[in-house]
Amino acid sequence: LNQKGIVLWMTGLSGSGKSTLARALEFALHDLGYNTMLLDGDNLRTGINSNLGFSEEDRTENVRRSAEVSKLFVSSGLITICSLISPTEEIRAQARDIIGEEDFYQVHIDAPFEVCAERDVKGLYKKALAGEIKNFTGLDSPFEIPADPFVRIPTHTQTLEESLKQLLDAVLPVIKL
Ligand code: GGZ
Repeated sequence: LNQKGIVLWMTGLSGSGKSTLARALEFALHDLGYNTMLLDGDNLRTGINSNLGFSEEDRTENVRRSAEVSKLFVSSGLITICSLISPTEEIRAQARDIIGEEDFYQVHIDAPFEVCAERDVKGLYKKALAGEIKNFTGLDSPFEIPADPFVRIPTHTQTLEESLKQLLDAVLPVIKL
């Protein structure tokens, strides 16, 4: 493979645009001839992580398993895009330690809570604000803004196309061999 496998670890609130941008990035990388793997928290939670909820303990286990799987894909050279809320510095440090610092690239999908709640793509914010969902990230469960991500993408102030370009400009120099 003519590429360096890394993990792009996408962190951000529900509705911040992680999945959308992750899919757009995957298409763009395919067009350029790169081999990728996409892991999405929402999808993993229907399969290998289906026994986990949203307590801090379960989120930690969710991220641990996802990081272990990511590590397997990276070891076979894939550009692995892993999209999970991964809400705390501790949880993200765990992922980094599992994957290895040299292969771990943190991408913060940065839309404020108010913007995500306004978008409310899946209607979860409405339910959470009405008290129907407990431990909701940004409401009664923490989200710590990553202090020093590889790249920070403000999806509320730019178009998807602009966000994709920002991400590609950061990533291509790293994965090109
Ligand atoms: C946050 C929740 C919750 C609660 C369900 N808090 O935007 P979505 O809907 O499609 O993706 C979110 C997904 C979050 O799963 P992750 O595995 O990424 O989270 S973590 O890394 O913290 O383990 C959201 C939905 O699950 N969802 N309940 N209480 N998001």
